[in-house]
Amino acid sequence: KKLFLATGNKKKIKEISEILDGYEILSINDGYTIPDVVEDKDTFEGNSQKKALEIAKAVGMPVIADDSGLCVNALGGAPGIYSARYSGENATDKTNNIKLIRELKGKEDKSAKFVCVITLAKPNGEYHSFRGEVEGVIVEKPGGTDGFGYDPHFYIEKYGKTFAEIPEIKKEISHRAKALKKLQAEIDRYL
Ligand code: ITT
Repeated sequence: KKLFLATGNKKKIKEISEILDGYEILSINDGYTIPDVVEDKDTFEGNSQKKALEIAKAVGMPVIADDSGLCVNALGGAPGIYSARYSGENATDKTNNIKLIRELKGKEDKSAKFVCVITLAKPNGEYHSFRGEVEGVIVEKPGGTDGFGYDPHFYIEKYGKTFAEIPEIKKEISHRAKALKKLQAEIDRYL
């Protein structure tokens, strides 16, 4: 069964293909090109659905899209849906993390959560979305080299490690894993 993974982020492709089994996953890694979708909605659901629907029409097969981000309590939920571009137009993981640590300086509450909304969409316009969340704490000192984005600063108290230090556990408990497990439970009804 073919599913197209509608993301330009190769780290997401890796994580999603490792978690979702039983499907032949196609992506930009297989020579496909995808349109650049403008993420102008104000929720993870809105942007996830927009990406999934536009790309399903473009590639002509069922797709899944992931819209995700980090929500920090002391920052009023920021960077949230703006996580990828937190430090501006030419943002990188490095500049985003520098800004995150700067904004949190002096704040007592370091609690945060990752949110992921996965949308399954078909070229005929049908879609279904699934949300997953995981709670953690932002630590100033980065740990680990696996993962991507804010992982080196996202610390899980239960394991005493950051997500970048525990890729095998991240695969089981992450926001992305939780959303994908919900999708997996229902996908056969929708395809
Ligand atoms: P696509 O839109 O093409 O899927 P993107 O990287 O732009 O790729 P988003 O708009 O969903 O994706 O932005 C998500 C950002 O949130 C991502 O770039 C990271 O900075 C952060 N993020 C999401 N999931 C993460 C994770 O598992 N670990 C660390 N950071 C994560």
